[in-house]
Amino acid sequence: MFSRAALFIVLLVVASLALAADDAQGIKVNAVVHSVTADKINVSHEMIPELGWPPMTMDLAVAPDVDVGAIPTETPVELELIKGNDGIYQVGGVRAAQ
Ligand SMILES: [Cu+2]
Repeated sequence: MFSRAALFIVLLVVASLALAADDAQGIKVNAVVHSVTADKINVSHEMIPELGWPPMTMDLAVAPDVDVGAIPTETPVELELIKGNDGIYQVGGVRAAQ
């Protein structure tokens, strides 16, 4: 049987793994894509509380593994923002809004 201390450590490990997984998944935000180039999209996104960003229309770099040809425009989507190696957020995924 686990001691309370052992159980606490197990819970801490589980919680930190869950946080790490959440971080790897990036930040989700509802948006509409207006235009797409080879490595960049122009979007209007909703407020992003995690980043302290207000709603705005802006250009966002797209991660190299994202198929920009499959990104729909002028329809609600959910963007996944991930931090690039340069520390700047970029689009790591685009899916139809829920
Ligand atoms: Cu923005």
